[in-house]
Amino acid sequence: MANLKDLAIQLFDIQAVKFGTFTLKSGISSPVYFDLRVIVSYPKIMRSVSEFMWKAVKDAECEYASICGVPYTALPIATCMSADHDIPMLIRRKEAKGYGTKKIIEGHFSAGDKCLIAEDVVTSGSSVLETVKSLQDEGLVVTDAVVLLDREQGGSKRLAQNNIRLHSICSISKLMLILLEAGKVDQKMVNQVQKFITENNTFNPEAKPAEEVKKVLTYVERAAQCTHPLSKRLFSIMQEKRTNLALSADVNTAAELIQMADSIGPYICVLKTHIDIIEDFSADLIQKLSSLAAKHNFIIFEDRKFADIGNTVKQQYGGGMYRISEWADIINAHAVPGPGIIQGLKEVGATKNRACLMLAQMSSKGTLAKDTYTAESVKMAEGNKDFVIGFICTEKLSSDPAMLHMTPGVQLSAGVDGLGQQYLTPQEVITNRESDVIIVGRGITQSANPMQAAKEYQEAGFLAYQALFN
Ligand code: S5P
Repeated sequence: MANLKDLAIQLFDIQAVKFGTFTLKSGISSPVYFDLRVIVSYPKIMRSVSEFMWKAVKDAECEYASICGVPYTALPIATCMSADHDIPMLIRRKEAKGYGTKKIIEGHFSAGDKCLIAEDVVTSGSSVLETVKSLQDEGLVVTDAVVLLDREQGGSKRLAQNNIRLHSICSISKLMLILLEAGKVDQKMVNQVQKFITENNTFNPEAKPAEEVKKVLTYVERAAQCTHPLSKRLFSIMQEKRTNLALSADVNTAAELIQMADSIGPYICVLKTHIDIIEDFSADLIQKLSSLAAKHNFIIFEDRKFADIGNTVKQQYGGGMYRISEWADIINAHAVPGPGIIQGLKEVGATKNRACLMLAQMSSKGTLAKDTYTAESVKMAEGNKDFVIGFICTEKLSSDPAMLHMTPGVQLSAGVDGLGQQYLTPQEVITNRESDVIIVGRGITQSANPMQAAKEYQEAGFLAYQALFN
């Protein structure tokens, strides 16, 4: 392996490092330019670069299960590190494929795995952070990034702000000294580059970590991003009726259900049922419920919480006395049986344009739906976006704007019931947990004036949504 001095000179000789006047992506004019893409034409230099990078992370004793190069220049570098040192690699697509699995990260991994980032040049750190974000969205953890050249313009601090350590092989100052000693540049150029670096520091100590600066999208913008007709319709209803309230109509007779649906219909976007607690179920109830859904423009969600193997849920969903798939726009499913449950439900529901929510978290005390289980449920949902349109959860779990987050366990004041239910307020759910829909049951159904209560929940939920834009 070449020493650093040899490598720096080689990079200069193959014009991976150039001096002159260059306009950078940001529009700023720079006296120095790195074009590491050319190293693919020089396999020995490529190997040397990847060896330096591998050694740096080894010396720093970084822990990681896989490596991911920032596309595109660092892809071959990461490939060399992976192949030479038997480190599994992941590839981040710049755009998700428009067909097949629509995956943005290719390769095998489990949620919670640590992934090392490899990059050719770091300036502000934003390209590294983009890749980090895509990995984090899939449940991966990133703590370290390794880079060949650090332009010393604030990238390492920006990454540190996001809890990522940057390991660089060569800083721009060091590179300039090597090239000066080797007679490749003169002192004037060294001074010019130094001046440029000092004057073009991108680091803002006040900047919020990257995950906090994402833009909040309106319901209209989110509807536009949905490919499933039901999520598109739901976001449109939320905007049109100015409500993110779902009523959990947990009553025991058909008459009560119909009465609730008709009186509270104007205030809700979703009516959630537990059809198996109705004592006098009949086809007539379904017919009335469906016409009320049309009259008040809400979506029907049967909270059946399917939890069996694909073949069984198929029959539970499509058959039996309730024939759920014939009238419920949305159903939900536990992830515990594995993806077969989605396949089974999809076989019945997809042709009817029905959709499913994954129970990724629960509101009840001591729930086992947490940590890895939640991360795996999210992955399962995201792999089936043609049928799964979101989650039952207690916080935002996916950055995909088309994915709906619906949160049960909501009352106007936080608290518990006697059987493990835990309540959050509408504001906590929408503002801090960044969920989309509040699901309210007894807070409305057991209030002295359910219609008035529904109105209060509607207002509280929608005000919290509007406040996201202030
Ligand atoms: O984790 C959950 C998931 C659901 S769907 N916790 C829940 O409470 N639910 C449902 O939401 C539950 O089955 C009930 O229908 C409703 C909450 O009712 P509440 O009266 O406690 O508001």
